[in-house]
Amino acid sequence: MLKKTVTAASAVLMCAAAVSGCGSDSSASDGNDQIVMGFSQVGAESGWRTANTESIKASAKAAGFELKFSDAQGKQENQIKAIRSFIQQKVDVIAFSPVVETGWDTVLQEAKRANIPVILTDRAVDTEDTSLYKTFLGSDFVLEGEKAGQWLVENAADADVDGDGDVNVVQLEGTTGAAPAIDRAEGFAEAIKTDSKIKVSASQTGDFTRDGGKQVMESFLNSEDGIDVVFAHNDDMGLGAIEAIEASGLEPGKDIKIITVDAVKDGMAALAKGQINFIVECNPLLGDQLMDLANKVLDGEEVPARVVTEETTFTPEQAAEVLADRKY
Ligand code: GZL
Ligand code: ZN
Repeated sequence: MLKKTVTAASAVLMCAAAVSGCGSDSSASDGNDQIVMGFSQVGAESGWRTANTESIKASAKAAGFELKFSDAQGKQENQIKAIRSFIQQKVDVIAFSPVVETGWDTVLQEAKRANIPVILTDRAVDTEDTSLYKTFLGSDFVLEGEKAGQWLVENAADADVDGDGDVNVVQLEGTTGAAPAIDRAEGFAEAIKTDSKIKVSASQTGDFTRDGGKQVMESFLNSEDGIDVVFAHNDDMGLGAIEAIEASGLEPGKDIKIITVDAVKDGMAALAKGQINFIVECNPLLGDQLMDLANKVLDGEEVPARVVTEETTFTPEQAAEVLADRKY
């Protein structure tokens, strides 16, 4: 980061002029001009998260950034600690994927007071004060839920596996309070409203992990009669559900239809085999866009408040076609 040896007064003027691009006179970059980014990651709960972390690290390297990376093991207090540490180290820019939507205002106000711009990636925060971050780069999770629901509406006849006239859905929710869990459930519920035969009879969090999905699916298989469909908020929970369904003597994808979100390699392999019936893609490769946004913010350029990532959907046939060259 170009170091400015200016008096305090003109520093204030320059910051005011640059509005957003005023990184602190970062001592974190030990005297060279390299941009220092502090990144707080949710954890390592899923294949998607692993791919997202790899993308952030590779893109930071390619952009010549020094990356201070922290894994919060799924705990908000660890993310708050990491952000405070980045502030102490006077990094040039902070980016993070908030594990849950609420509880960020205090620490983001501290970053703002320290003149360190913040970029949200992957997941959103729920705050009144949108001046606390420069932009939010990530998927439209409500749309992802809608795409899953629309597929089910279009395939309702086939999805009523037990032929009782109802399409009985059980839902494996993502992490409680996380934007993708809240929004995917909302989008799905909205889309299936158009067909009164489709009902979500049980819904519980599997915390985005394979084991969580397996355990919750085992309990659903014990407690629910006539399950026709599983809607899992990510591939990992869907893969856990497959294990539970097979252990109960049923055939996943046939005796119980499965819809998931992400389209990571393991999910796409199960889709190609017909164990999963439909996957809504959620693109984890946010690294290049994040570094580009960080450069723009630090150069004082205006950036859009919201950058929505490109992504699609896959059927088993489509998965079989692309599986070999999937990057993640
Ligand atoms: C979505 C991301 C979610 C993925 C899960 O952008 O936050 O978290 O869908 C991951 O696989 O755990
Ligand atoms: Zn049925």
